[in-house]
Amino acid sequence: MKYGYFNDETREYVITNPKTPTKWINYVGNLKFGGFVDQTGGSLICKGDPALNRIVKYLPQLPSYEFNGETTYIRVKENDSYNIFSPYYVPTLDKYDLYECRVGLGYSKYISEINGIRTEITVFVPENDPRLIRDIKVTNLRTTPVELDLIPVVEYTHFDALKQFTNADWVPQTMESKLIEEENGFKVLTQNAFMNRGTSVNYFTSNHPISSIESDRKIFLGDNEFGTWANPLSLQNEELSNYEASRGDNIGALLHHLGEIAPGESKRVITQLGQGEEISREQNSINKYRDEKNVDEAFNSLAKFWDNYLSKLQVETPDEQMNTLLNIHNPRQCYITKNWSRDLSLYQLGFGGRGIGFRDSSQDVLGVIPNYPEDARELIEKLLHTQKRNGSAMHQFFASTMEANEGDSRERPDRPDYYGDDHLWIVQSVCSYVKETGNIDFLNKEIPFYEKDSEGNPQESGTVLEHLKRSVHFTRNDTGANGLPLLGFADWNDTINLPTGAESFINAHLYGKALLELIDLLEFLGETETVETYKTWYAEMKEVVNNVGWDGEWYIRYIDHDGEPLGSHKNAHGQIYVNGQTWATISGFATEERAETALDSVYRILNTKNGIKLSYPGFNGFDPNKGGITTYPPGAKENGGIFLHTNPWAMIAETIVGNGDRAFEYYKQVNPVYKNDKIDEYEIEPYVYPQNILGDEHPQFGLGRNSWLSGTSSWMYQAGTKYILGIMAAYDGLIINPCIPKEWDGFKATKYFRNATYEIEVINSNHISKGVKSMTVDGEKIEGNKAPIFNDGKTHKVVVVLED
Ligand code: IFM
Repeated sequence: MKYGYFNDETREYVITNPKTPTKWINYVGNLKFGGFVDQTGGSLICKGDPALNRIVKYLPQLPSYEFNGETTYIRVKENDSYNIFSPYYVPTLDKYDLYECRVGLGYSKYISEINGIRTEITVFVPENDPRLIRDIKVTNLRTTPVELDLIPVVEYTHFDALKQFTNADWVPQTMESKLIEEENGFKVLTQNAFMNRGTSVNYFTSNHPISSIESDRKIFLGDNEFGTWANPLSLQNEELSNYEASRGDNIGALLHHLGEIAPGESKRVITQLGQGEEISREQNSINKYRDEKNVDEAFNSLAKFWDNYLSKLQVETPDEQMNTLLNIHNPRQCYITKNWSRDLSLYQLGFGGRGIGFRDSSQDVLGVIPNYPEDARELIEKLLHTQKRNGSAMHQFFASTMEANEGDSRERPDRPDYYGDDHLWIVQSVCSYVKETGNIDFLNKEIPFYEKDSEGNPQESGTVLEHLKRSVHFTRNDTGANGLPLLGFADWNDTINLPTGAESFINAHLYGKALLELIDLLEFLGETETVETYKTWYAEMKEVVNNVGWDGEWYIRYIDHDGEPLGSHKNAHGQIYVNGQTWATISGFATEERAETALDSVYRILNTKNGIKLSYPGFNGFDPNKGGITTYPPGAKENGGIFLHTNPWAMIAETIVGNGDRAFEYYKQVNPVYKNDKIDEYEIEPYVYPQNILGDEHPQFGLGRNSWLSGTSSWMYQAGTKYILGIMAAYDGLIINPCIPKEWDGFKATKYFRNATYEIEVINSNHISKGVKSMTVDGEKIEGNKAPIFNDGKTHKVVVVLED
């Protein structure tokens, strides 16, 4: 069954059936103010911190038919009672003549037709005046005039989101609502927690006279709440009660009489849900967004942001689904993931203080750098602020306070309190930013290390370049019995927490990759002595990896504290791990022959039609000596599930060894656009990548979960653009080095790079995967495959011919 379709012209995914197999969401605004809206109009909105400043009560675990945070009712008087329905399907669940939820870039638009009434609602957050706008247009499709009432409703949560579950007396006792009457019938309904008076207030208002309001859920639903969201009993009354709740479950319901609407006539009402310190200070901006022109302008400016963001790279390949993804949905997901880290989704609810992960965000920025490098740099700087003087990094931090902590290792005092990989990722992030922008000065910027003195001042600062050097120095000095980097509490795989002393191969590969990046950078900067040192370190680690890591057909993944391998044919569970193979190629540590053998083993043992499994066979029973991985059944998440984040690394590795057909086979099999046709198995949104899909050891093989906020997005974008299409920024030019399926005749791409536009055409009439035979730039043949930096604001034509 299909639930919608892609519309590339409008850059939307159009949901045509609200009964999607799981909730399908879209993001509006950002961490400063925003959240997500689902396919039936529900919303989860917060300001600044999803855990500590939550505004709307949205409980993802409730069944989809339940009211979830926000809705709008429309009512029409028929005989002696009101016929009540909702343009969002939930919570009234009526039968619609038309239902669409258009998932757009930074907005969702809901269109429905029912009872001869067409409603179009655009929901978004203006860029610079944070508030949730619902721009509602109601049209009478009937042949006779109709009199309508419109009642938008929001349900609030306590600002400390977890508290609503932990104390059901204290929380309601602290909530209060007030009504502010203005001229011309305009009203603002405010709501706050008593203790926050004077520091924060939520408000709900509109640009149309409000005839009455309700702020108490019990009164709104009626009959001691045996009235339901599907049929709130108070909506049978001419007016709402105008009760200003001084405790209880606070809601905001605004009753608008729209009056008579002639056949074909439309009426427009714009609501605003926002938060300020004091309502008096919000009045000007509230008035601003009562004006339709300003709302239109804010919406257009949002569209311009996305035009600009997406214009940095557009591709035209023979694979339309790849084009849809690379031109619209994948870069959008990269930006959303960069903004929200893992702080708020249907799956990560901002509770428990996860904050922003050092490892996660260091990878997320890689997906944003080509399109919005300065925004990525801001996050890179924050990350560097949480790096320690010894070069390792704090595992996670909170953007609002910049307070950092050591993550889950805090729960295991018997294990190391650092992660062996975190600090190594940031080397790739910084180098990628400098290659994209040419901003060498950034390397000289002084940034404090995390440690503070007793007065809270940083104990030491270092240049960005110094931070990067300390990253590799830390790992150089943090090796175990075999000379491999220690695991720490965990490496990329959070769920394998071996006793102290265990060594990790992915840490070795990340170290190797970081050294390669630094060698490249320092050669460009002319620091020859350090280059030589790093080359020696690289060669030494390469030797260790190959001496102790080769298992015959693949590389092992860990060496435990007692010298036993994990990820070896000797193990009963977890015999082979994908990362051990792909990263051996990406780091350049694997010899050509071993790289190919290891990647063939991945294809043979780990690949499935729904993606590559993380490992095989899955553990089958809890083992505290292995850690979190054994808490899942075989085939789920890190325990042999298709942990999608790792799949693009396999694509990248295949392009490195020149296997464009296999790289693309991997790309295609996880492209969510294709999932649109088998969504009943996959269940989640087909317009974004998820974190995981259940593997073939699990009875629900193919089921996706944890969509939107995943490192998959950044790496899939890189695999698609930098490695398969081969368009990669370098310090001194733009490299074009595709590795594509042999059957392709070629492709085209337009890439903005260092203040110039490169119109790229790749010709593959010889039908090979990899190998640039010739390159012309503006008609002139150049040596090699690197287009020069123009920095002239003009467009340049680059033609690349592939041949063995
Ligand atoms: O690498 C981690 C990530 O940091 C958080 N989610 C799970 C991944 C794999 O364990």
